[in-house]
Amino acid sequence: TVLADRLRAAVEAGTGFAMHYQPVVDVHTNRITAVEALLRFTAPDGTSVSPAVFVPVAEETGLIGRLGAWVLEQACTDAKAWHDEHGISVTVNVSGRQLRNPQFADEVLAVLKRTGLPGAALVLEITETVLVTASIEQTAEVSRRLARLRAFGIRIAIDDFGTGYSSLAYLRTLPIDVLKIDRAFVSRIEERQDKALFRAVVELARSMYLQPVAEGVETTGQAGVLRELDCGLAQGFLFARPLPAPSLAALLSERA
Ligand code: G
Ligand code: G
Ligand code: MN
Ligand code: NA
Repeated sequence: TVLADRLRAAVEAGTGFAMHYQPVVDVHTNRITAVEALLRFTAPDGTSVSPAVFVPVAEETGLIGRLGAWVLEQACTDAKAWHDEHGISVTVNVSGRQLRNPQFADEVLAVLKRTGLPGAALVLEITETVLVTASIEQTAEVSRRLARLRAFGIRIAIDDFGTGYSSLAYLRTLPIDVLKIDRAFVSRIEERQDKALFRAVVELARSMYLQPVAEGVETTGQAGVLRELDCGLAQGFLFARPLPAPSLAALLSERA
């Protein structure tokens, strides 16, 4: 397809891609504790393409291997300075295909070594496609790979928690540290039923020693409920949009 050809050309030329970073905020203090790295692609004609569109294409075509390696290197390089100055961590999205690569753990550890970012400052964020598209053997292998990375202090987050039919299965199949609760649960959190669901998810997380993070927080009302339910960490347009590295650095200097 046209998009696949454009992506391949861009990966080969090393142009068109950029990382943006969205703050993860402590809802009690408003301090920035982490950032999520989000990939952006601008096609040669100047149109920007959503990762929701191009990441699946990069996975299907196998380009995600090289692209994912670039994302990790860039995110850890940027985050190294922010970690040194402000103590924040960086969360990097990884696709199922990356995780099924036997070299994945070695590549991640090599990036930490090159950039000097400590393992404890890196979170890998994975979605349910990791399990849905994998065989039992592949899943066991992914589990072992993640466990190896965790031994270096790297944390594992489940993205979009609560939306996939196999979400609960993750909790006993994969070694994880962080639950990112999907914005679908956050958007109506001020209504009784959604609030009850959200509270149950936060309690579930806590009982399993997982850190809950609310995604897609857009209003002060929602943030108030998060404080009340003691879901301490949140991310969303209320706090900040995903920003290019220089803007994020400026924001950190102002208020981290
Ligand atoms: O940032 P935005 O809302 O446009 O992201 C859309 C989707 O693309 C989200 O599900 C996000 O997790 C995913 N995504 C963003 N950046 C990356 C990346 O670097 N790697 C992978 N695998 N997915 C990403
Ligand atoms: O699937 P994942 O959670 O990784 O998706 C991250 C995407 O969510 C980013 O592309 C980002 O632009 C988007 N996002 C971040 N905060 C908000 C928000 O408050 N509201 C909405 N609608 N989208 C958000
Ligand atoms: Mn994500
Ligand atoms: Na997310």
